[in-house]
Amino acid sequence: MKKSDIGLVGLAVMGENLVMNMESKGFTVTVYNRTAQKVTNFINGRAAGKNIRGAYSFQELADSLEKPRKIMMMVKAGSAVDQLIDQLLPYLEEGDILIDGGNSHFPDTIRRTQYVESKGLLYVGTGVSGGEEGALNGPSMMPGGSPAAWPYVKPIFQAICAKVEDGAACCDWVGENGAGHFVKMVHNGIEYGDMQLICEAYQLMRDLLKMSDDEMHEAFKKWNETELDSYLIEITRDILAYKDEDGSPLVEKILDTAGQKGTGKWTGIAALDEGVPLTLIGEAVFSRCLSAMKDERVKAAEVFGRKIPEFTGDKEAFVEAIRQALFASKIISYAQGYILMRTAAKTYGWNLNYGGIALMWRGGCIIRSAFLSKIKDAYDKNPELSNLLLDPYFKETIEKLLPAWRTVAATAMQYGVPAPAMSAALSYFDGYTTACLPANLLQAQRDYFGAHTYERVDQPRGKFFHTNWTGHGGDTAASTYNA
Ligand code: NBP
Repeated sequence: MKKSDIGLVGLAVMGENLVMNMESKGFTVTVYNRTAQKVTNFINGRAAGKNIRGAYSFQELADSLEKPRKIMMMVKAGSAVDQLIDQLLPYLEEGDILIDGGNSHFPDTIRRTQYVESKGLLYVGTGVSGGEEGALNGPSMMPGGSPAAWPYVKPIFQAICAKVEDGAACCDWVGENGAGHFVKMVHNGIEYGDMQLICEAYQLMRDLLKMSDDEMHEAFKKWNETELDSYLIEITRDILAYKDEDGSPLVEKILDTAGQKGTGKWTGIAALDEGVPLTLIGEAVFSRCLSAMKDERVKAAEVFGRKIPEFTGDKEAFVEAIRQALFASKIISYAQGYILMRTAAKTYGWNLNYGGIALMWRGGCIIRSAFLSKIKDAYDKNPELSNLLLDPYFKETIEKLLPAWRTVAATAMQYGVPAPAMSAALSYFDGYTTACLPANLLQAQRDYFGAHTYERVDQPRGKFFHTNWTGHGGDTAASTYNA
């Protein structure tokens, strides 16, 4: 067998499937795993008869690879990646490429790129989305790291990744150091938001409109033929139709406490660090937290004994209004996510291709949807677009959706059905499109109690004033003695 094109460390669900995918595209792969038995099992099992060789030591792995060596790590995110890098480095030489395909936190990837480059090697941190099936049949891939590594990994990545209808690859170079993992993190945050919006639509249909799971299945089926056409709507349609052994819908038997692995939280923290109002994803993360407080919610429900009043409006029209509210809120979520990427790009010096990111998410990943092609169009037309809402297509679309969106948010509040993401999205829209917010009063309060100063509408920007509001405070402004 000729030398391998690439090595892969970590034969768990993602690693195994990526190897099978690479081999099916004509690449020869060497696999290594900390627990050696997994290598043997894989080589004698799924990999039997394929251009896949097993390695039982780092030396064997390094010796089997074409130079510059490319080794992809698909191990548990966190300290395992640091350990593995240190274990691999002694067997590698200048110009070799280490790739981390796990869900690493982007500051770690920034640090690791610098570390590996300091040893004369190249580093790639790539987001891989699409789960087990994506890994096997074509994931969405978001690589960043050392730019010099891209020409070497590009032929492999663009061969194994998902493709959209016109054959374009859902993988392109994202940017330096942690840019790929940052974009993957935002992808996951958006995934939280999309899922939360779908769940709010479901709760409104189930608890307010008293629709059966079969009726909701029909609604999602129809929605999937509209602008909402997406993987998550599709699986929701199928989940609602899935029956347990006794013939009743399985979803209604699942405990309503959501889990999370932390990428939504990371996105929220990044937004707070960057000062970006990422309200929808924030609500999606907090909604999972609230759902996890099951026992307390059950108690509180008893204490308040709240009942949702009977819905008196036109049910069919309201289902369509929910669809429109979901779509409008989804636009806000993506607008906010893109602002976070733009702001972080400035902070970290990344030159992100926003249309390209929409294309990478267009296929293979969990948030794949027809709608992403509209985002790609918007950024292709205007790469400097500061907010998706200002693109003519999105402006017009939001204006059309606005009446139904307001009706749904107001009705949810009035009847007492929680719709935190849809209503947060609407409040963001109203705030973003308001020329004068009440922050003048807020600045007055800050100046009153903390001499924090304020700017005036009748004076040039950048000129700061302090008022002695009580007559017994001093004239010293906070900034002069407290930076
Ligand atoms: P896991 O995240 O469950 O990791 C298991 C693998 O990590 C095994 O091969 C294990 O080796 C190896 N490993 C560990 Br744990 N500690 C190690 C160490 N100190 N040194 C070397 N190897 C170590 O696998 P996964 O679910 O396939 O995910 C792999 C990566 O891809 C993760 O970062 C994950 O977040 C990301 N990801 C997962 C999905 C998904 O749907 N599962 C989707 C997208 C991305 P062992 O066999 O010796 O224990």
